[in-house]
Amino acid sequence: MRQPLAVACSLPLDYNLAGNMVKVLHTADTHIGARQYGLAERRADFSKALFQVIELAIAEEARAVIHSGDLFDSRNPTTEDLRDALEALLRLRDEGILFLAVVGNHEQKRGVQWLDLFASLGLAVHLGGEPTYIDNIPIYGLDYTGRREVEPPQLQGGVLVAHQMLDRIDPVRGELKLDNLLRCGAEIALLGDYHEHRSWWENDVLVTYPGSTERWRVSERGRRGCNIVDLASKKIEQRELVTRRFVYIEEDEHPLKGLEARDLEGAIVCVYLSSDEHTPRQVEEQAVGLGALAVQVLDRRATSALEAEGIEVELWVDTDLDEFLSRELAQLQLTPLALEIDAIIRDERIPDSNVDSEVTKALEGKVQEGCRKKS
Ligand SMILES: [Mn+2]
Repeated sequence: MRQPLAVACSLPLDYNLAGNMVKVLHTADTHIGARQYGLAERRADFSKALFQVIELAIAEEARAVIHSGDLFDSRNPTTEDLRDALEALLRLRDEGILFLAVVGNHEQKRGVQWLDLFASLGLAVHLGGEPTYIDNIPIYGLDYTGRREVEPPQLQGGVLVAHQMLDRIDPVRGELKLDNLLRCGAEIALLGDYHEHRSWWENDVLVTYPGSTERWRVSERGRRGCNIVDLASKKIEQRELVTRRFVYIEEDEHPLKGLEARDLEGAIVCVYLSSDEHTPRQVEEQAVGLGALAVQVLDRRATSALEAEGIEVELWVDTDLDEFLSRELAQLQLTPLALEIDAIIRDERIPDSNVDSEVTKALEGKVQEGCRKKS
């Protein structure tokens, strides 16, 4: 599972040295169109977070908004979602602020991307191998390229914008090796995909994830925000966003008393349920009765539930199910491709609706590899 990063930090910009600043706003993982819990209110929340980011860029007099992917939650956004995105992009254009972006895993389509459409309307720049310059600083982009190991492009300085998971953040599944990134020549890496904020310097390279702008899942407990970055000095500062309130009732709390003790009005309530004393339904009813917008009960009594369904695996409290399955699968002597497909299916960062295309991509990769070997 993901390790917390010990070196996370946020450092202030030095406005006394503002002479040659190249100030940009860096954001990612906006997930417009995410109808969390099937709620129209939550769909609106994700758009509101984007509007806040845009107003912040204007207030900060940023030269550009740099978006590191997952602007949309789905590759098929609704008309409302597109309207919200266009409204944001038009607002930026009217203020003379550039929108530079790459494509994330959630919104990636075969062929022409939404971002290409916005680019053809003059509202965005789809970053790629040819640099876009702000002053004399080159900015390169790398669209999401799948969950297989990815080689960053070789650059001579400048900024790399990408939507990938670093092995430093997720040692098991991170497909972009930090060592490779540090060696690729970029001086600043503006990343997306990881939904928590992280910023650090290593070998004089600034590496940062701004985090998602609304909580896309309940485990995203840190504050939501975006980055203000001076590309000239590599200084960075985080700006906090006002987002939907999430209330957490911890495992060691009495769930009903815990709910009563808190202001739940309009909040998303997340209850970790560890005992059989109360049913999930009792907890849900209590929370909704106290004004919660939505309730999610995370059942920590899972072990006994699995046994009850007669699944023939020996599970004990500390069993990591993923690790257990990996071990069992290893004994089946599957081909590397079959294991790769299994990894895609079990990767919780790949939404169910994208599993199909991820598997297709893996298969196409193998077919091409086969063709190359033959020729
Ligand atoms: Mn995302």
